Amino acid sequence: MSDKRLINELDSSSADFRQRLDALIAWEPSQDEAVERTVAGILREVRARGDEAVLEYTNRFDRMQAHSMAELELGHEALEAALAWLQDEDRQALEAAAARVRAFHERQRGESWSYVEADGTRLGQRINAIERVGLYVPGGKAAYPSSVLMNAIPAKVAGVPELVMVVPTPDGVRNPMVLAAAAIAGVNRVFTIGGAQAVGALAYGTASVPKVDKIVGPGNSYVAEAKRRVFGTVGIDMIAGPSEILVLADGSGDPDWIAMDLFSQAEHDELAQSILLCPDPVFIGRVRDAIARLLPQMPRRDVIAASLAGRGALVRVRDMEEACALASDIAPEHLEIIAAEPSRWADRIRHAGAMFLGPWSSEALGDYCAGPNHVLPTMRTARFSSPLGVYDFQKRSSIIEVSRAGAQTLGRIASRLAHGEGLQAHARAAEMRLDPSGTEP
Ligand code: HSO
Ligand code: ZN
Repeated sequence: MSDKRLINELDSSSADFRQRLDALIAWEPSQDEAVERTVAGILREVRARGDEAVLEYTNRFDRMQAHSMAELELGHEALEAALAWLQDEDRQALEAAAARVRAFHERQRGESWSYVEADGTRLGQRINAIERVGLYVPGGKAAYPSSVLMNAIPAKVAGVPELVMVVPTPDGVRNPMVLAAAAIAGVNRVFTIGGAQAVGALAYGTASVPKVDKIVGPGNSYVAEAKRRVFGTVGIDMIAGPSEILVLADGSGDPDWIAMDLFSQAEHDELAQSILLCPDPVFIGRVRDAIARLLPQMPRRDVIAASLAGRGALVRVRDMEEACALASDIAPEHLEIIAAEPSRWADRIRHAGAMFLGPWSSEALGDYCAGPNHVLPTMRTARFSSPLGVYDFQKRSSIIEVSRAGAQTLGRIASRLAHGEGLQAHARAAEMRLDPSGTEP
């Protein structure tokens, strides 16, 4: 018997269960001082020298030979060329996914509202889209066209007028699928720059790159650190950790399907996390067998194996009630419920980025084309945050329109509170609007 286990195995009835589970799900986003220093230096240069610095870093890090920033912007023709280059089936798949993602997100659009009180005072909330958004898209193997759709479409649905994408093209190699996705999603401008220098260019603005109000999109540790540092100057989305999937199974599903769904997140990253919670030990054994049988067929088996052996787990639980409590506590990015009555169990779960109910709802479908966003809270942050959506690209302004009568009622309250706070100007401003006769008109 080989002692090289494929995946960790836990039992909720054992004394050290909670300790082992906590160790598995613990995740500290790495803070690397060398990365922090490098990024701080790059941002300082970009802020001080603008285009010149961006051009230098891009030529150096991405082995480009651009003489001006103009050479690093892709025009309309480049995007059209990328679309034309696609095979028909690929283009149709991208367009079908985009249409479904758009339809889902259109339902998220927030509407302005207001109401009028009895004395004529009108109060309300106005929704406006963010004016300029920067979308970071990684280069190389982590460049997912699906992520371009998932980030860009909600922004356009929100009504963002100017969406600026940056994507590094090391050695000048462009990813046509990524550019085609950008064209389909309605991205307005594309610069072939990346890394901390691209984040800096978007955050501070240069002569060529417009300063944006918010930066979204995934990136490596340099990009994540740059986003963290420019936060405050601009808004940012979340800083995502490795992908996670938690499958809650009552033993009624197909073990092969479950094994493959666990693989699908494991194949993203050695540090990705795939967990099965199930009360039925016989079924757990069948999933274990399916993993062992299917893994050797997978082109990315090395990544999957490392992920499963490191942070993956098959967990035997007492019953489905306990499974739900554990799942909600873990707050996974993706939760699959493969059980006879999935919505009955889903109702008991408060925390999860996205819930996939029933045997047909493979997480892979959600990653590409079901419609909901695949940018989801990881590292248990689903306890307090939500999927990326239209609301991340909209902001609210309050509207206050006080009537003359309203100023009498509000003025007395405000004056009293202002005196209590020792703020005379506040009190006077309220009192000056009070009717001298003391009667409300
Ligand atoms: N599962 C990833 C998204 C993705 N999957 C992109 C395939 N392509 C987010 O956790
Ligand atoms: Zn995925």
